[in-house]
Amino acid sequence: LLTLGIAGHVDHGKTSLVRALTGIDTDRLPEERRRGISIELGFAHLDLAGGRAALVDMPGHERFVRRMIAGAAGIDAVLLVVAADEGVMPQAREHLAICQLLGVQHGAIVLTKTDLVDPEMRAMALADVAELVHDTFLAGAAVWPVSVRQPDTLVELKGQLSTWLLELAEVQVQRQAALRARPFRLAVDRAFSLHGRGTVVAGSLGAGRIAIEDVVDVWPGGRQFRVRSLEQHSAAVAAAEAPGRLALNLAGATLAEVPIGSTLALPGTLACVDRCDARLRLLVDHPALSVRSRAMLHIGTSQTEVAVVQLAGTPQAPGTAAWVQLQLDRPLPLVAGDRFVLRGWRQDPRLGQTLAGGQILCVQPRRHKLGDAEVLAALGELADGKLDARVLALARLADIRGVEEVALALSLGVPADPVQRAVRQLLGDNRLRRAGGYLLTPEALARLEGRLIERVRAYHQQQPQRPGVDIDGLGRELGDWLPAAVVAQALSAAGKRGVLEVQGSVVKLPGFSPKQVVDPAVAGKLVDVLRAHGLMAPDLAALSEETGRTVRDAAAALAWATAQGHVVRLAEDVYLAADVAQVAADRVLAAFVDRESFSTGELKDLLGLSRKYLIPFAEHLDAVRLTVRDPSGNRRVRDRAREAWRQRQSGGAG
Ligand SMILES: Nc1nc2c(ncn2[C@@H]2O[C@H](COP(=O)(O)OP(=O)(O)OP(=O)(O)O)[C@@H](O)[C@H]2O)c(=O)[nH]1
Ligand SMILES: [Mg+2]
Repeated sequence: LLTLGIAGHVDHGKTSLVRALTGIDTDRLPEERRRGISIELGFAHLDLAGGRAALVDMPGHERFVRRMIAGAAGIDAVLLVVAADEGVMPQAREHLAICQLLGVQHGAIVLTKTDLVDPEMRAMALADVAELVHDTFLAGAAVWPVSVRQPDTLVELKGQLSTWLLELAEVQVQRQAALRARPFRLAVDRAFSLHGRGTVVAGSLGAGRIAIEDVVDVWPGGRQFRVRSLEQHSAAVAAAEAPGRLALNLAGATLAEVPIGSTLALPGTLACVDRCDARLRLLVDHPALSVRSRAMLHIGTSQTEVAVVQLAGTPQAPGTAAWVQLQLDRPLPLVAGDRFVLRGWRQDPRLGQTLAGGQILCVQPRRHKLGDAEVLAALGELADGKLDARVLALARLADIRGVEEVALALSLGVPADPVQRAVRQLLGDNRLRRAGGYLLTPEALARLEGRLIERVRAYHQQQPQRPGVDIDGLGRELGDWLPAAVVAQALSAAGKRGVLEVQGSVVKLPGFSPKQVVDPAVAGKLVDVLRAHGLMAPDLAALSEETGRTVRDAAAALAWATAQGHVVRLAEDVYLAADVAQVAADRVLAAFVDRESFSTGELKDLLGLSRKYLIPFAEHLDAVRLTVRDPSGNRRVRDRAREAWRQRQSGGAG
């Protein structure tokens, strides 16, 4: 059961051909009939001796390319229609490019309207076609001439199609087996209400199998609905398998809940992402893409604007392929292996033109450093490698974060069983390590260990009195995206090798012991001595000598006393008892609060200090914002300090 797309330039006879082959008129909308052009996708089915095919009739007008892309998302092969009287026109070219970018591998050309041309024009059209398809998947494909006005040509075409469908069915067997092994997925390209039956949605069955009574998630959003009934080619079925067209009646869904562009999947098999890494091929006839550009992403039947980041860090030349990260403006349900098309976005002079396309390699990756050879190599493995190499590549891309083991199959777009076999192999070969539910390369684990050691060392320097870093905080400090299980694994490995020590909930370097905690009694003694000196405090060296302490101990005690508010620090090694400083500051305020300004000399007279002690204290008053010094060297009491002082005075009086 194959799905054939009917593509080609506007007015070249696609809908007429479908009608002539199947008897079904796919131009159903009044507007389509009035204007004589197709606007929406049209669906019909064709029964031939060689098999049954679903036909997707695509609109050819350049304004509706977006719908054509949605239709092309699910096709197995394409019939490219070219009218003999006009030859190859722009949308024939564009539709072919889109099919090529979406990975369509089979097709044929139908030369229509042959009744309108003489042999010479017909030969010209054929030459046109040959030029168009060389270097594409249609190179060497059959070209079938037909006219819907000449029944004998239609009979001949049906015969050719019948043989072709048989051949296709054979080559598709493997692909179909692969599609069926993947979880069910369907991109909605039609949605309508049927009176008395509720909402029906339809699309090309992209993968897997679905049956009546199954529950499906609808993405974006993830709301769940039960499948009430299924229909394939106008016949009710109990279950359906990829590929092919399928209509589903969803119990209790409104049209707004399952719009065109949404994706159906079995619960737990899909999620929306806003970032993916991809291999992108830029069409030949478009200018280079800069390192960061914007485009419209078409994937499945949905669209969103994206930022396109060139991971090599250099612009992408026309006609080449490159590794990119797509950053989506709106999260969409993407899976590795999905094909997509990029078109010019709204502010682009190439608005609406097909620029590029490619295949998703990995969903929700990190933001990579540009030009990182390791990242580019891993993406290469992911694109072309065997399954074990691809698993390893995902782990390399994830670096110290690791890849979640249960998400592997989903992010690779591969069934779970072979993935589990590959993982077992990689663990056995020591090419991967398991950490909780995550897999990391040994290199990443070593890197993480290094970062943890670095972090613990820095912590000891900042907090010498503390016994070590709290385990929970340690991982968070490296990044809250780092899974706790991964950190725990790295710590236990580091512990076994003796490069870190874990004691209870605390991590430290081996041999580290916390600095002695300051004894409050000792600190109290120092403060008493300072207080006795009043405003003429000795510096640290003199103080430690006077009290018989080492400079280090005295400094630690004073640092502690400062934090407690028992002393204030005037200069590098000079401290005052806090109450002494307070009394002196009050004296200064009382004396000068109403003065425009006062000189250093006046301050000296008030406090009776020599310059050695006076200047640091005056600067202390500035530093605590009681006073401010003007360029002439005079000071005045700050307005705020004056206010506060007056309030204290009146408070004291009242
Ligand atoms: N003489 C002649 N006219 C044809 C033939 N096939 C289609 N036409 C005419 O060409 C016009 C366009 O045909 P359609 O089938 O609507 O073309 P289309 O490719 O579906 O157009 P879009 O869907 O808008 O892209 C109609 O007027 C058809 O009658 C043919 O074989 N011979
Ligand atoms: Mg049409």
